[in-house]
Formats: sequence, C-alpha cells, structure tokens
Amino acid sequence: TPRVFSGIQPSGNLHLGNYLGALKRFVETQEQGIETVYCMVDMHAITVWQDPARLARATRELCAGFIAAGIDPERSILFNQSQVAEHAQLAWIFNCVARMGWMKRMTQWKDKAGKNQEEASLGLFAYPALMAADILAYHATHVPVGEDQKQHLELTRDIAAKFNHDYGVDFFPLTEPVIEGAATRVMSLRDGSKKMSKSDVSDMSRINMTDDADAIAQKIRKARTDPHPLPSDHAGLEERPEARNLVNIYAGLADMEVEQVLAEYGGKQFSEFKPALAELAVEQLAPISAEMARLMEAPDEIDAILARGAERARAIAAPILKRTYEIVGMVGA
Ligand code: AQP
Repeated sequence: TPRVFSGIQPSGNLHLGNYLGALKRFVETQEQGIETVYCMVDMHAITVWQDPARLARATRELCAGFIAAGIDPERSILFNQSQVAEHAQLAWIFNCVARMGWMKRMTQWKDKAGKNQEEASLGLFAYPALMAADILAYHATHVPVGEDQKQHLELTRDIAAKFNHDYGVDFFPLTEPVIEGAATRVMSLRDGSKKMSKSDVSDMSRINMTDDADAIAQKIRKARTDPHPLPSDHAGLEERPEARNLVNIYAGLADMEVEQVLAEYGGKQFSEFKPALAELAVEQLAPISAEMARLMEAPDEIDAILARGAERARAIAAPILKRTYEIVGMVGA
C-alpha cells in the first residue's frame, strides 16, 4: 500500500515555491485518501545556524501553514522531526551506509557550503542521510517534492538499495519522487535564474505565505520581466526565464496547463498579465495567511497537534527501526 512522506524545513519565510512545489501537492495527496505523513524537519533546519526562539516560532508557523493550506491533522500525520527520535537513530545507520563520495556530489551541499566547505557543519554534509531516514523510517513509497530535491531522492534510493544489498535483505523500499504540476521550480521574482528561496536576502524575491494582499500585489507588480508581450505557446517561453516563471506560477495557482494560460494571455502585455496574476495570488493566498495568523494566536493548540502527530508517527517508525537494528545485529533491539 502506498504511503506518502514529505517534509519542509522550519527555517522561516514559508514561500510560494514551498506552497506550489510542496504544500499544495501535499493537500491533493491527502484528498486522494492516501496515508500521508508530513514533517516539520527542525533537525534539518539546524544544519545552518538558527536562532532558538526563531526556530520554535518558525516550527509553529509552519505547522499553522500546513493546516491553513488544508492539511487535516486527523487525516494526515503532522509532527516535528525532533520529537520522533527514530529519525536520528536511523540516520546514524544510514551515515554508515552512505559513502563520502555520494555526499560530495550533492549540488545542495556544494551550493550551501560554497567555497568554505571546511567551515560548514558536519550536519549539512550528512543532510541527505537524515532525509533518507525521514522517508525510510516510514517505508514511504512516494515523496512529493519540488524539482530541487530530486537528487536527494535518488540518494535515498541508493541508500535503501545499498542497505538491502549489504545486509542481504529486501527491507527498505525504493521510494519514488513525485515531482508534478506546473510549478515544480518557482524562481526568484528578481532573478529568473535563481530559485525562490527562504534564505534569499531580498524579500522582494519571494512571496511569503504570511504576506498580506498589498505586499503580494506589490511584489508581482515589481517582479522582473522582459519588455515583450507574452508568447502564444510554450516554445515562446524558452530563453525568457522571468516570463516563464510568472506563467508557471499562474498555472500552478489556477490549476491550469501552461498552454491554457497562454491561450488566454498570449499576445498580451505584462501590464495586463501582472494584475491578473496578482489578483489570483491574493485570492488564493490571502485566506491561507489569515488562517495562519489566527492559528498562531493559540500556540498551545499547535503544540498539542504536533505532540499527537509525533505519537502516531512513532507508532509507525519504532517497529521499522527495531527491525533495522535486528538486521544490523544490535543486541537488545
Ligand atoms: N522555489 C521552489 N519551487 C518549488 N518547490 C520548492 N521547494 C523549495 N523551494 C522551491 C520545495 O519545498 C519543499 C520544502 O523545502 P525545504 O524547506 O525543505 O528546503 P529548501 O529547498 O531548502 O527551501 P528553500 O526555500 O530553498 O530554503 P533555503 O533558502 O534555506 O535553501 C521541498 O519539497 C522543496 O523541493
């Protein structure tokens, strides 16, 4: 039976890329009646420095974002990673399965560590092994993610395959990434060659899930574009990264195909398209941000939801970890 797992880091500024690439997909999966496990990966977040008070706030805000976007904590399991120790325990086993060479090839490691790899945390380097543990602790079969996580998902499969091979078992599944929709890679509003990201210093580069209607409209109005009208088909978006990004965002928000959007707006100027996009974005995002703000007024209720979710998560992960320990030969497992 299929089981879906995915996570988002509580590293602040949940944005439109996270929403279209991940959160919106998570809700759709839940609506299909598939078993869904969603995690606020706070242990991943601290691979780069996080102020403790901000981490706690971002974790609760992210939980509020999940719920406001449509995740039902009864139907889905919703929790934060650090409350379920099995993630860290299984990650250690996987640290011993994964190879240094595999990790060194990860583009996220290369991007985030930059030139100064000696100063990066060991956790940042080992990040993909913890991610494999997140997924495989639930024997998850499918993981909805944005395009940027594809390489990590491939590594998760490599780790599962090597574990199975080394121990002569058929225990961990080879998990499938699910990278779907028109907006699997939302780009910065200021630079069509960079992905929209929580950590971009320019707040104008992204639409935050907490932005109000005015902020959303202003950011879209000021989004970088080229001077040409929109093309009438997909091919006309090649070499036009900023135009393509805005069209993809429209398609993602409206649940339309890119071709459908272009059938409507092809030949029109950005002065016409941008206000339509802003209106659509406000219509879809403003209720979510209002609901997030409302939920944040009751942090105790959020904590209770996370605690209950963690209990349900542990009920699945604990027997899988126990079996893993037995396979590895750990006495007393
Ligand atoms: N720009 C994006 N377009 C589509 N999907 C995206 N995701 C992230 N950015 C985009 C997807 O959101 C999920 C959660 O991401 P994350 O928070 O775990 O990790 P991240 O990729 O590190 O997020 P950021 O915003 O890019 O943070 P920083 O700035 O810290 O690097 C994942 O499914 C991801 O694919």
